[in-house]
Amino acid sequence: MTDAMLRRIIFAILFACIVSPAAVAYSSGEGLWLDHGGEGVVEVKFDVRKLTPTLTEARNAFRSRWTGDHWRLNVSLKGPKSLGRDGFEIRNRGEEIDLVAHHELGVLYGVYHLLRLGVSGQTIPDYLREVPAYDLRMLNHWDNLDGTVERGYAGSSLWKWEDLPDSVSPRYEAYARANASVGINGTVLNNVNASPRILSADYLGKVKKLADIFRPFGLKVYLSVNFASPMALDSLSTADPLDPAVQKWWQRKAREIYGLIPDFGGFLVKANSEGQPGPMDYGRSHAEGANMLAKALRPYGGIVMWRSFVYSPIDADRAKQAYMEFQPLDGKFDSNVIIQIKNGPIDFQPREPYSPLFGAMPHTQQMVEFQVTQEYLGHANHLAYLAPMWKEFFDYVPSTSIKAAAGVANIGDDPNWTGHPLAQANWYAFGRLAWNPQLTSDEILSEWIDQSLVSPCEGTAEVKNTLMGMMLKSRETVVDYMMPLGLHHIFAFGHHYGPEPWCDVPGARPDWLPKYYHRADSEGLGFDRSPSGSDAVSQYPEPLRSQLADIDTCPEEFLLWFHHVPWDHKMKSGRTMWDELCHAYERGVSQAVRQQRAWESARLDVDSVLFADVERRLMTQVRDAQWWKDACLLYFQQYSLKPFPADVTLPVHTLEELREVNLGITNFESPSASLLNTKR
Ligand code: GCW
Repeated sequence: MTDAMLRRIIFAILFACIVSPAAVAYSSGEGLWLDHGGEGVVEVKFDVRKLTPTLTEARNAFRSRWTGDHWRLNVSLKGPKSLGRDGFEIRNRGEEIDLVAHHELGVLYGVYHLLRLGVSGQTIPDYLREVPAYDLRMLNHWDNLDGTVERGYAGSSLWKWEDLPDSVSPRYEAYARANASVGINGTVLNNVNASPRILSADYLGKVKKLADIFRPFGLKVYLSVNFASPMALDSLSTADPLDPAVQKWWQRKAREIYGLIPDFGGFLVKANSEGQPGPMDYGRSHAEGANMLAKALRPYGGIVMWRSFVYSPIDADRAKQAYMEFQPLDGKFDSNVIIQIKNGPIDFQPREPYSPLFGAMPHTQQMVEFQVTQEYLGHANHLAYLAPMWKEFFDYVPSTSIKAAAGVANIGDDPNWTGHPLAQANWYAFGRLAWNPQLTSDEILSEWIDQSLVSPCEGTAEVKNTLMGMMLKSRETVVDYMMPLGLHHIFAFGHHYGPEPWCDVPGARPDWLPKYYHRADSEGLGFDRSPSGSDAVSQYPEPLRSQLADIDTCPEEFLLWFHHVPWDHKMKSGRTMWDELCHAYERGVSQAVRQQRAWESARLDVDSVLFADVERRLMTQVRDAQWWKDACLLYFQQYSLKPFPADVTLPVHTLEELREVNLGITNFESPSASLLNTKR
């Protein structure tokens, strides 16, 4: 590009931004999507005598951030009951806006809704009404009490347990505000692999402090609990849920918690899974365990979220196990128990079919658990905008059939909160979808970009479009270079970052190893879950069951999930399965390269520190995509014994080289970037 061209572009951008009042320079990510300020001249009038902390927050937020040209907001709490606790109505009356709610939280959510519209320069409609799809919109932190975060890639835990309750980080309030601004109203503070210590008097004092800070923002605190807490904390000889002493212990604990935190939300439990204790240790069912806790919480209005992430070997196919263990318990859970189910039947893979447990327990409350942190999608190094993945879930599971949504948080104490600056969009998108699953991935992304990346003004429309295109495709790109056509779980052992389709770990559970999942042999590739295989398809309702069961009607994105497919199988494109696989990996790598070009086009429009940060991560992503492609294709080629199609570029690595290095990740900032040369 010549200097003259560059000058013209800079001039065009500056001009467009100067004439647009909405133009704002965003920071490198510290301020999340709330970085924009208004002129502070707007008036906010309430029909109440005294402002509560929540209403004060709403007023201050509107005053300091409103960018529109209305000069007054009239707030009323006299809205109809049908708006519930969180809903609101907005009327645009020319120079004034009326915001009506039934509860103060509705006012807060209404203000943030208006601010969102204001920043993106959208016209406020004459009338709008919003009521969230779910009452519970939760983040799950997998934060340990020692400050580490399981599957966290954005630094250490935000919670500084050592310093609490005496010293309080300003980020606690910023965190609560960010959640409120996207409608998230619950947070489970600690890892589901829970330390019993979280229920000690000492820690409950710290939890109370956080709950007090979060309260004005409508953010309720929940805790993950260890089922054996009575034994660990008070030396009871058992944690058997039918033992009266155990029941009493939990009742006393509940009383203690609610004495400190009257609006405490409840417990999240991982029981009898991956070494965690649970009722089955005593021959009791999940229902008996969950109900015992539910009874302790019930007098105070608390709930139990009981996870269905279990895979004890009652069937050789891991994908069937949660259903087999939970479905027979339908109708046996108390009314304040919700079964929390991962979106897919295995474990947060880049693409999974939905878990067949959804819809299979009509007499039991269910909620979905999504993973916002990118355990299986390149950690904080790879760009993957996840709304399209979650929307895919809702394509199969009607949003009305579940009660709530939880997202495993991608938040840490990094200055930009999420490690990859663009991963903030996933925190944002989770909140927005939990409020309204009907929103499209584009709508949500557009809002997020306007509020956090590129301030909307005429000169930036093109850049915004480029970034939208890049981010909307990004999850599919990861699927393409990692696990296309329904492949799954071929990650390196333990850290789940790089590829290791050849992995053998003596003594490891077979269903933690890639070969269990890909089943490559001279015949073909993929896991046969059709009626002639594990018959996992039988857990799905008709007509989907038959569609999945037939290799010719199974959607191709799930083909290798449900079928062991011959290398020569004809795909819809006319190619063989082997050729199609090669093309998918190739496409993934090319798209990762294209992402770099797209990002380059935003150089002048986004914060320079943020730009450089993303630029580096995209570079790592390209390197890793190539690594994935070479590792998987060279490894599978040993079984297919077929050449690479002429229009697919040849691998740049050798299989020996790839096997030597376990592509893992240390801290992204470290000089060694993400390559770990670990020989087994
Ligand atoms: O995805 C797996 C993770 C574990 C996690 C577990 C779970 C918290 O690898 O780190 O443990 O799922 O969801 O319980």
